[in-house]
Parts: sequence; structure tokens; C-alpha cells
Amino acid sequence: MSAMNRERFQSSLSRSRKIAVLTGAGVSAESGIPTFRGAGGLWRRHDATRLATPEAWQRDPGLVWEFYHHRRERALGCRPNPAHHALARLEARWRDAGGAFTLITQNIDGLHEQAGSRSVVRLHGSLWQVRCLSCGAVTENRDVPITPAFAGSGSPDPDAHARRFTAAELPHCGCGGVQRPHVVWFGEALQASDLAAAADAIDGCDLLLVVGTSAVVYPAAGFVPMARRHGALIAEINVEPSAVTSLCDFVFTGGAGEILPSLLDVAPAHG
Ligand code: BJW
Ligand code: ZN
Repeated sequence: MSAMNRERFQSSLSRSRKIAVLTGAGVSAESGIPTFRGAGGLWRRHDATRLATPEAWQRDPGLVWEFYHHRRERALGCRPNPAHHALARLEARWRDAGGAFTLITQNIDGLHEQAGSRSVVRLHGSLWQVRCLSCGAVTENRDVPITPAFAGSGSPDPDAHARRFTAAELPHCGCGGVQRPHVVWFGEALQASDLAAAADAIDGCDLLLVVGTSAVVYPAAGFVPMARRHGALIAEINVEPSAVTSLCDFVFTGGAGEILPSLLDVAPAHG
């Protein structure tokens, strides 16, 4: 991307009153959290996207919990990177100037919130919440291991000794029901309130930043053409082209943590 494009982008950014951001796993890659597709998307011999399914849960809930236990353990040691911080600073500047700013994330790691982002729509749930399959209660849970039985389990090594967990070893709610990760798997509906909040953010936004997502998973990917129909400018930040690159007015190629701090170091023109 030439210096001129960068200047054009920054001038559009500064004049934007309503900004929306869509992030994916790539924004957390530099924090040490693996992405889903491509290298790093394997746990043992399982494709991560195949474990994030109701079918995998039905087949072996213990295996699915082991996968999430591994991700919780790993995420505990991860901190927000300069990309998360740059987005949080941008939000604060826009909020102070009376502008609108919403960050829509597909990530469940909580790193945007940790960096100080406040207006966050979590489309795919949270790694740190569990849901009871009997009474539906959603609770915060930061226990690692999730239950004592998972201590020392979850190694991504394909040759790791694997054992099957019994139903009694899974996390349980006070009501006696089994708890699952409070995340959205393939084929499951996103929360209507999250979808509505995301649609509100896209509706009439002047600029949409698309950061670190392959943009192949719907409905999240659909927010990009939706923004385009609303006449928004679209800027992508990614290490490689995504499924929506052709819809973007600006494409910045590289790591989000490398690019965003200086690219977003812009003051709002209004306010
Ligand atoms: C960097 C970087 C660096 C690397 N800097 N960049 C329309 C058409 C076709 C199919 C469908 C459709 N509508 C719905 C569907 C079905 C399905 C779907 O989309 N399938 C497609 C795959 C074809 N969607 C669903 O099933 C959704 N539900 C639904 O639609 O329900 C309808 C319904 C209504 C009423 C009743 C019942 C149902 C649900 C989707 C849920 C997705 N869940 C997961 C797991 C979440 C929990 C967990 O984390 O475990 O979400 S799957 C996984 O993919 C996860 C992610 O959030 C999501 C997106 O992935 P993301 O973030 O883009 O990651 P990657 O790895 O793909 O990409 C990383 C990117 O970063 C790459 O581009 C890199 O280049 C880049 N990168 N390093 C910048 N340093
Ligand atoms: Zn319960």
C-alpha cells in the first residue's frame, strides 16, 4: 500500500463519524493465540473447525472440553497485543469526540476487552463463560483446569496419551446439568441481540475496518457486503487476501499489531 493510499485512508478515518470494526482470529495471532484456518488450526489430528461443532460435542463432549481446556490454559498466558490496544485507543478518541464506534468480534478470547475496548459485540460467545444444558444458566468461569479431571490434559501433541472423559468429570451446574462452553458452533444460531447490535453498528457507518479474518464464516462475513451497500468505505488489514478483499477500498497487508498502531494514530476531525 502506497504512502498516498495511507494518507487517503487516514483522512477518511479522521472524517468518519461512525466507525465499525470486524475482527477475527488474526488480530490475536500476535498474542500467541492460534488462528482456525491454515497453520495452527490443528489440535492433535483434529481440525479446529471440526471440534467447534454440535456433532463433535455429541460424539465426545470430553474431547471437546479438553480442546477448550487447552485453549483456556493457553489464553490465560496471553496478553492483548498492539493491535488490540490501537483499536481501544481509537474507540476512546471517538467516544470523547462524540463519534460512534462499535467493535464486532468473532473472537472468544476476551483480549479486546482486556485492552480496554468497551463497545464490543461478541458474535461467537466467550471462552470464559459456560452454559448449563439443563437450566440454560450462563456463568462466568475462569477455572483452569475447568474441573480437576482436566489437569494436565489438552496437550496439542498428536501422540499425547488421550483418554475418554466420563460424564461425571465434565463441569456441572448447581442444578446438576452438564455445562458446555458458551460459544457459537457451526449450525447454531448467534444471539439475536448480538446480531441486532452488529447490524446497528454497520447501518450507516462511514468506515468499516476488517481486521484479521478470513471472512468465510457467516453471518459475520456478510457484514462486509452489508456495509458496502450502506455506502461505507472498507479497509482490510490482513497478512494475506481474504474472501472480502475485492470489496475493500483500502488493503493494508501485514500483521495487525505491526500496522494498526501507526495507521490508526489519527484524531477525529469532528468534536
Ligand atoms: C492475520 C494475522 C496477523 C493471521 N494480522 N491478520 C451463508 C453461506 C454459506 C454458509 C452459511 C451461510 N450462513 C450460515 C452458514 C453456515 C455457517 C458458515 O458460515 N459456514 C461457512 C464456513 C461456509 N455459519 C454458521 O453455522 C453460523 N450459524 C448460523 O448461521 O446459524 C443459522 C441459524 C439460524 C437459526 C437457527 C439455527 C441456525 C455459526 C458460525 C459459528 C462459527 N463458530 C466458530 C467457533 C467459535 C467458538 C470457538 O472459537 O471455538 O467461530 S468457527 C471459527 O471461525 C470461529 C471464528 O470466530 C470463525 C471465523 O474465523 P476467523 O476469525 O476469520 O479465523 P480464520 O482462522 O479463518 O482466519 C484468520 C485470518 O487472520 C486469516 O485471514 C489470516 O490471514 C489472518 N491473519 N495472522 C492480521 N498477525
Ligand atoms: Zn443448570
